[in-house]
Formats: sequence, C-alpha cells, structure tokens
Amino acid sequence: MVQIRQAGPRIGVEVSGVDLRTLDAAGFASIYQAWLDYNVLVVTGQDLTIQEFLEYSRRFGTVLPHPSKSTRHPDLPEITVLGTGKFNADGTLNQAIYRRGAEGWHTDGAYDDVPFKATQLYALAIPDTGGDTLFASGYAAYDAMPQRLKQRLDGVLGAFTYGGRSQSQALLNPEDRDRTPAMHPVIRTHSETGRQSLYFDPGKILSIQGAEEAESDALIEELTALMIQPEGEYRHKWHVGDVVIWDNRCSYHKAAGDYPPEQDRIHWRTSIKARA
Ligand SMILES: O=C(O)CCC(=O)C(=O)O
Ligand SMILES: [Fe+2]
Repeated sequence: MVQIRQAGPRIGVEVSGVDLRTLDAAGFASIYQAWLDYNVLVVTGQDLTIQEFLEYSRRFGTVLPHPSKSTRHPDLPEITVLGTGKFNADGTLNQAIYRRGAEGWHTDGAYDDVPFKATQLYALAIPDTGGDTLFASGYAAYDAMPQRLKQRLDGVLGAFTYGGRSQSQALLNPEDRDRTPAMHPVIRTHSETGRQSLYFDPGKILSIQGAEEAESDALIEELTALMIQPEGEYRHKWHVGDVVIWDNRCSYHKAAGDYPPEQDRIHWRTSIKARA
C-alpha cells in the first residue's frame, strides 16, 4: 500500500510501498505534488538498474550531465557517481570526493544561468554510521527575514560562481573553471508553487548586485546566519535503495561528511532541469 508521510515539520516527505519502475501517471502526479509541497521527497525500498533510475529521473524534467566531468559515469554522462575513487594512488583520502557536498549548506547549480531544478540520489552503499544528508527550507528562511531585509533585497540580484569567494573548484577540469558569474534574484518566486523563498548559497555567492562591497558582505553574512531555520530542517538517514530528490529552487542541503572513510558510501546522482 502506498503511504505518504511528512518527514519534517516544514520540509521532507517519505513515500513507501511504491515500485518506481511501474508507477503510473496518477501515482507519479501525487508524489510530484508532495515533492512540491515538501521540497525533499524520499522514496524507500527501491531496486533500480542505472537505466531505471535515469528513466525515473526524467519524469521530473531533463537530465543533464553535471559539470564535474571526472565524476561522471564513464558510459552514462548524465549519471554522476558519488563516493567512488575516494583514495588517491598514494593511499591518501581524496577530500574533494570524500567531502563533496559537505563544505557547507548550498543549492546545486547556482553558478548556472538556469540552475538545476532538482537533484536526485539513489543509495547503493551506505556506511554503518554517519553519512546523513541535511536539508533546509528556503521558504522558512524567507519567512524568517526581517521586513527591512525583504525590502532591501526586493528585486535585487546576487552574483554566483562555482567556487564562490573561496574559489574552490577542485572537481572541475581546468577548461571549466572561472566562468562568468550567474545572476539570480535573491528573493525567488517559485515557478510552480508561486511561493517566495530565499535563494542563497554562501559558498557560491560573490556579491549582491548594486551594493557597495562592505554592505554586500554584511548582507551575505546576515543571510548566512538566518538561512537555516530549525523548524525548516530535515535530516535524512540513508538506507540502501532510498531514492531522494530535492528542489534546488527552494531548499538547501549539505552532506554530513562524517562517516568512516574506509566504508563505502556510494550514490548514483542525476541533475535535472525544467523541460524547455
Ligand atoms: O552526498 C550527499 O549527501 C549530498 C551531496 C551533494 O551536495 C549533492 O549531491 O549535490
Ligand atoms: Fe549538493
């Protein structure tokens, strides 16, 4: 029996009792709506081939290769593999792979003119301990902004790049580095729900357009401090066979990055944009 259960107070919804390989259009419509309402959709207990995962991902939009070429699946560029190749040839831990997504709260693809609508992960191997993914609601962040800040940022754009102010671009090939910043409204109206959220990523934002450097830095600091609201959080503890998709237009996430490195934590990952 299909069960849909809210997982956190404002974000996160868990669906069990479905087989994604045979889910019909009506079944998909109901879980898609649950995803729009709760921004992070967890479907448990799946047993998918890589092709089935790709096909299910395509029900959400167009699946595109991620700019990190070295972590793409060799035969299927639309699939990124997380957690493999974690050790360098000399046996040391490759931090860029081990800590991918763990450097801080972020939203995927803010460096692109059209950021990824969604990111989806399918869990293939999960460590005994640690390795959770944390999520937070951008709607809750918007609601927490003081009126003064909402007014100051109304219609204002932020400039975003892959490496942001720290310029960390380790997972990019040299030819893909240092692209022109992408500009996005900091207060974003969601194209499907019509709701307003704080579109923000402290690791990717360079500046607030039109603000002097000191004010821009102060605004970035203020937004960083308020973006994570406790009632807007959901922490996902993974099991093999979980499929989790999040909405990058209205949520933030980060990997806990705290699991024993000698254990496997492996996911297939798809990056999804809205259909043109
Ligand atoms: O591995 C995770 O838990 C999330 C990594 C991440 O940030 C991503 O895949 O976009
Ligand atoms: Fe991410």
